[in-house]
Order: sequence, then structure tokens, then C-alpha cells
Amino acid sequence: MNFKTVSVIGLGYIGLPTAAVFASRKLNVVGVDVNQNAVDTINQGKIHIIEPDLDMVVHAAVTEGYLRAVTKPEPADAFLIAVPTPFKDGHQPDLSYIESASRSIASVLKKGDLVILESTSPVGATEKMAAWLAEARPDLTFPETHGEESDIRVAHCPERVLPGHVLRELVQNDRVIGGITPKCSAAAAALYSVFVQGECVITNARTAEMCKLTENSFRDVNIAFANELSIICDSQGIDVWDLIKLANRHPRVNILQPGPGVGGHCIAVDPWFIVSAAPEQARLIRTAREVNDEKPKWVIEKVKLAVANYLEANSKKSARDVTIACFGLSFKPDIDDLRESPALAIACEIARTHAGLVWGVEPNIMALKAPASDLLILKTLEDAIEGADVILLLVDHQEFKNISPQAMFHKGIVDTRGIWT
Ligand code: SAJ
Repeated sequence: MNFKTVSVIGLGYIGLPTAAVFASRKLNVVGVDVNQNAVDTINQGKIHIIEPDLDMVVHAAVTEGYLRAVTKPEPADAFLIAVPTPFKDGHQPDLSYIESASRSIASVLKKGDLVILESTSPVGATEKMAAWLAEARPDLTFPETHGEESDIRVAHCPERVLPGHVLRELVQNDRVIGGITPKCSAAAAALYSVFVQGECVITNARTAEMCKLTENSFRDVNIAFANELSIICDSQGIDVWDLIKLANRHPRVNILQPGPGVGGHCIAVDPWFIVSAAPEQARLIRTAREVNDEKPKWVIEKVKLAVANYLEANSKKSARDVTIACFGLSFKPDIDDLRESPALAIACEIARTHAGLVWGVEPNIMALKAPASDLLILKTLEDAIEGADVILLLVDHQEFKNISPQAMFHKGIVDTRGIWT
């Protein structure tokens, strides 16, 4: 197949790098996003998110004329949908973004086009997407009803890149290609082979959907194991990070790292798509979610204890005099992404309940939005080290790893990432 123009719907953490990488291979790329500000920023050759090296690739793609952003879809040979799939009440998947993206491209579809769903999706979402397209375009045929003879090819090819390493992983990772029919898979594999150096592995759409959910659930269960261990070790007077290093010397043991909870828009969300589809069977997956979701409460109790200990050592002070600095607000190290961040949730909860000042230190962001901005005062690292009485380390950003423990002498420390222990 010959793809001249590719359209990427949703120019966020996955869509924008994907669009930029296609453009860097000299395909004509039209990026579509409902956010006018994101569209304007990209058209100036700049980016509205933080991801290493992405600014350079986008700048080059825009100035060379291969990447353009718009708010309304235009005709293309292939459409990649990379919009959010959050959950709604009761942890049920919310497919409304996929539905509106599908309906928005329907009017510009033409015979021979390929539509790929990249968003992480519950099993059956790709078929639903095809049904929405078919409903909007009764003049075109789709693989569900017309098989290999259909006018439009449809596939699910889940994104599997790690934020912070997106550009490398987009190119190097193997790609799971789940076409609704073998011809749909072949078309999608041909498209990705433009830039993917890993293997394009072909399966069907439902298996591809489940594969992505499985990968993130596997990681969630393993982090839950580490988080549970950290609570057990704390009660037993054992340093969990030392313990994990020791246990991981066993050739078949590879425990992940405990933290303040699991965040982001993927690992904290996707396992629920399995649980909601199979609530009776998905017992371990559900429990892992619960263990990870409960970890922030335990961290907050540890901070209360640190404040109490600090007051005991400084008997002239009251809780109102104790300033707590929360180091790191993003959901993981060295990124600016605050979505579903346990660090941000913990910092805000402490700010709601603590009588004294609560500061946030986040080297990757310039300003907070409400409601966090009403609760937390952003401080520089230097000011926080100087002025805080209790330091809560929530995210292992590089800047924090470089701090000498002597700089924090006499302060109460709660280190949820084990970088200063
Ligand atoms: N975390 C820990 N301990 C660990 C590893 C992670 O507490 O040992 C926490 C992080 O701090 C963060 C959360 O887990 O709060 C998730 O971070 P992550 O780095 O594990 O994963 P994400 O959400 O950034 O990206 C994941 C990746 N999936 C897997 O590694 C299986 C990525 O490849 C996916 O593309 C991405 O989800 C996605 O978009 O689904």
C-alpha cells in the first residue's frame, strides 16, 4: 500500500510523537486535535508537553512542511486514533473520545482508507469503532460486514511506549498489529514499517486489545507486590529497598520498586478494563489495583507520624509552625505529566489537612492548575530545602537524587522512593 498522507487524531503524549515520527520519514502528516492551543503551538514548531527530544523532531517536521496541525479532520490515506480512554463511574471504560474521534473522521473517509485505533481499549472497542464509522458512512463498506472486500480497513495497534522514552520506543519496540481481517493487518503493518524497526507482529483486533491490557496489568500486579512488601517491611523494621536488591539477585526474581502509589493514565486505569469485563474472574488484577490505590493513604499516615516526631524533637513548636515540602508532583520521574498522579493527590490531601504550610517542588512544571493551585505553593528546590521542616519525597526526579542528605539534616524525612535511605 502506498500511504502519502497520514492523519493522527489526538495530539497528546502518544499522537504527537507518532505524527512527528511519520513526518520525519517524509510522509505528509495532518495532526488533528480539538485543543486550539495545542494546534497553534504545534504549528509554530513547538510542543505543549514534555518528552525528551520531541521538541526537535516536531520543530524539524513543521519547518520542513511535513507536519501540520488542524482542529477539523481532512482527507488522508490512513487515520490513527490516539485519544484518551479513561474510565467513568464504577471503573467502566469511557469510549466517548473514541466515538467522537471516529464520528469526526467519518465524513472525510474514502474507499481504500485505513483506520487504526491506537488508544488503549477494552476488548471489543475496535469493533465498536468500526460500527460507529459504518453507521456514519452507509455508502462505504467495512470489514465486519464485507470482510476482505471492504472499502475501509480497520485495525487495533496499541501504543506501548514508555513516557520519557517515547521516541526511542516508538521506533525500536515490536508492534502488535490486530487487524479485523488479515488484509487490515497487512495494511497496518505496511504503514508502521515506515518507521518501526522492531517486528510488526500480526494478530486479531481482540487479542491486540487484550495484549495491551495484559502488559499494563502485569506491571500493576508486580508494583502492587512491591508496595505490599514495603508496608510489611516497614512494620518489621526492614529496609524494603535493600531487601528487594537482595531478592533480585536470585536469577528468577525481579521485583519492581515500591512508591507512593501507581499513577498515570495507563497502569492505574487499564487493569480496570479487564476487571469490568470479567469481574468474577479478575480477582488478582482487582486486588492489585486496590493495593496500589490504597498506598497513598499509608504515605499520608507516615507524614503525620513524621510531623509528630518533629514536634516531639522541637517542643516549642506547634503543627502550625511545621512546613511540609512535597518533592515531586508528577506521576513518575523526569516528566511533567500530572494525570492520575498519586504524588499530586497526596500533596493536596496533606495541604487540606495540615495546619502549617505545604509546599510543592516540581522541577518539570511552571504552574499548577486549580484545585491544586489553591492548595499548594510551588517552591524551588533550594528554597524548599532551606525552609521546610518535613520533606516528603514522592517522585525520584533526577534533581532530587543529587541532593546530599547533609542538606536535610534535622528535618523530618519521608522517602517513598528509597533514594535517600
Ligand atoms: N511505578 C512504581 N514502581 C515501579 C515502576 C513504576 O511505583 O517499579 C509507578 C510509577 O511511579 C508510575 C506508575 O507506576 O506512577 C506507572 O509508571 P510506569 O513507568 O510503570 O508506566 P507508564 O504508565 O508510564 O507506561 C506504561 C508502560 N507499560 C508497561 O511498561 C507495561 C508503557 O509501555 C505503556 O505504553 C504505557 O503504560 C501506556 O501508555 O499504556
